Amino acid sequence: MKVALIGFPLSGRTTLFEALSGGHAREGVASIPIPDARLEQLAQLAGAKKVTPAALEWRDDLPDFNPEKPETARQPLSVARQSDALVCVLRAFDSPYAPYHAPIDPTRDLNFWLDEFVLSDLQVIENRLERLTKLFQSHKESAADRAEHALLERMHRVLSAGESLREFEVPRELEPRLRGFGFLTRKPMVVVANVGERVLGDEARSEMLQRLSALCAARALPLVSLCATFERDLRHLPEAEQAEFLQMMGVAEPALPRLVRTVYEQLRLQVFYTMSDELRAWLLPQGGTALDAAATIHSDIARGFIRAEVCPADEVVAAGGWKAAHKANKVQVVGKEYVMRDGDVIYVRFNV
Ligand SMILES: Nc1nc2c(ncn2[C@@H]2O[C@H](COP(=O)(O)OP(=O)(O)O)[C@@H](O)[C@H]2O)c(=O)[nH]1
Ligand SMILES: [Mg+2]
Repeated sequence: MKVALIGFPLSGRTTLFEALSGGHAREGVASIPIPDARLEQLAQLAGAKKVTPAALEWRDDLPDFNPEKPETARQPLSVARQSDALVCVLRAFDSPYAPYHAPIDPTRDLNFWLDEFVLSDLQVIENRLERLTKLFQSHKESAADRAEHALLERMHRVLSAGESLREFEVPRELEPRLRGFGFLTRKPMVVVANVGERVLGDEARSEMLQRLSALCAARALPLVSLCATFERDLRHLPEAEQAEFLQMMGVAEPALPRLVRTVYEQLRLQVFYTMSDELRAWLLPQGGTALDAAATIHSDIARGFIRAEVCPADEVVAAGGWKAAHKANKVQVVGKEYVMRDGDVIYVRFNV
């Protein structure tokens, strides 16, 4: 699962990325674990030689563009299409060097991106409709081509009204046809207000942030305010000094775990665990089955699936381990169709 950082030059994307990755990531790609209290509890039980959290792949590798020539925004947008979620970073900090941001106005900047996403999706749809129309003229189309055409026309109408496709319902059978388009306005998105050090801990009093917050609420976009340089500096401090630094700045807790968590929630995923020598957390779309979980672990395990044993992680922790959960009759035997619950531990019996 890929998360792309998008924003104007000098909005603080790379600073945020460094804060997230600890500055060790090469080429703007870093695997960032999802904070997971259950995994820590499972790890306390004896036995796991290695613990692997579930992670999302964060990317700060979109080509930059020149805000004085908005048409150059097409390049970052076409790369952003390949991601699963967007984090839109808005400059809300003031500093003397702000060539593209004078005056500082994150609400204006967010509106710029929202408009660009709509225009860009419209362009993709228009190109595709044109190609489908040509196909119809040669009478070589299938029923599915017709259905796609009708669907794209409906989507076009929504976008033309300036709305996103986030709430647009797509019939399941047409979903595979849309995948390649990577519609930007259908992607889960989180807005980041990169505020200055002076505003930290006092966001509620900032009129600028209140306006941004109102726009985000109207568009049902989650908003996280943070100060990227502060988060980066915090991360580089020894753990013992972090609490003091937070207190000094009037900040209750670091913002990054909240940001990572918010992105994860927008992706509508769930976590499941496997416990062997390695304790590992995996991601699965909500509604995924035991067979889907098996396929996530390994295609061979899915192919040879016989049955699975499942138990909620909390019960495993309460019992004191997987074997103990068995003894306490907490482990359930299920088939391929079983719908996984968030936090299930699974053991798949398979035969290849
Ligand atoms: N004061 C302040 N400066 C910041 C903050 N975030 C980024 N900057 C500065 O803004 C400049 C551009 O940041 P950068 O992360 O490279 O932006 P990018 O172009 O979006 O990747 C750098 O000089 C950063 O140190 C912030 O939260 N507060
Ligand atoms: Mg950068």
